[in-house]
Amino acid sequence: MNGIVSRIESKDYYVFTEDKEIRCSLRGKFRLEAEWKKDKLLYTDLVVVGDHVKFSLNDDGTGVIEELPERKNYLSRKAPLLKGISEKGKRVEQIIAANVDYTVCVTSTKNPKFNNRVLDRMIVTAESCKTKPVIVINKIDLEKKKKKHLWHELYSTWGYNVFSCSAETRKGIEELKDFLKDKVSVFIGHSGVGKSSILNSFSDKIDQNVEEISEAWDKGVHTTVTSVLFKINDSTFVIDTPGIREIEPYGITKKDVTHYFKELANYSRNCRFSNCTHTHEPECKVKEAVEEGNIFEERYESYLRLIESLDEEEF
Ligand SMILES: Nc1nc2c(ncn2[C@@H]2O[C@H](COP(=O)(O)OP(=O)(O)O)[C@@H](O)[C@H]2O)c(=O)[nH]1
Ligand SMILES: [Mg+2]
Ligand SMILES: [Zn+2]
Repeated sequence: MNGIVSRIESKDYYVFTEDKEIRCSLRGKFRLEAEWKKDKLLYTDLVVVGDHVKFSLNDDGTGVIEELPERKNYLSRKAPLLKGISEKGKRVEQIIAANVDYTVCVTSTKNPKFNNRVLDRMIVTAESCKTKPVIVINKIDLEKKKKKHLWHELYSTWGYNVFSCSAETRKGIEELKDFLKDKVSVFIGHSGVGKSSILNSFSDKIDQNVEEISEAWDKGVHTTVTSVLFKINDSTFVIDTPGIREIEPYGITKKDVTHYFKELANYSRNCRFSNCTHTHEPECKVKEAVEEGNIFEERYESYLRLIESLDEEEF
């Protein structure tokens, strides 16, 4: 039988088939292999939420996953420094979900305050994993001004899909839900921005806890990202993720970053050096554009902070 992994609880893998959810275990041989490769591979990476799996059915209605899935793509990030999964301070890759079309990067206008640098990290993470970023600015009900958020206008101008909404008043929720039709979308963003609230507003079948204390695992208590997948209809799936304190792209180098800042990339083609990092090099068209006001300064600052945080030697 075939299905999609919807959530993982310890050694239980819940799998959606067309009409039900079946609790499966993983064939023992896979587990041994995972332990043997411990320094290379996370146990949870063998099968993750969003994976398409083949399984056999037991007499009691539970199942056994028989084959490791192949993935179209997967969303991952740099794992936080944790005992057991980080060798000598080197940060490993942590998979959030597999077979993802859209990475919905959720932010809020207030509580917590909008932070464009956090958003840029999410966008780079999404695109470097070959998923399409979709920007959501939630909690617009908390804004006094009626006009669109400045950052909404800016990111739209740069060519991103942006939605402003309120899970509280439902404003903008139907538009967002329509956009996600027939896709698999994973919702990421800092704790408290309203990911679970937005998903709850999509369907009566979704009842995620809001205001969860979800950062414990980031501080080293747990080691897994427990994403949960929901079926809106047979072809539309959404994935909730626990609050993540930092979202950092995995496996990219400093020189890759320009490519993910669309409007910087346009200018960088004409920089004198093809490997220009737009920091100190002469005849840098990006820096010129910033000085002339053609690139928004805060966006350039965000770019600089991101490349500073990348360790060139790592890859
Ligand atoms: N005012 C307002 N509060 C919201 C909105 N969406 C979520 N919240 C509140 O923000 C808090 C965090 O929401 P939650 O969905 O748990 O955020 P998550 O950590 O991203 O999943 C809760 O107290 C929600 O009631 C919104 O659109 N407007
Ligand atoms: Mg939540
Ligand atoms: Zn340059």
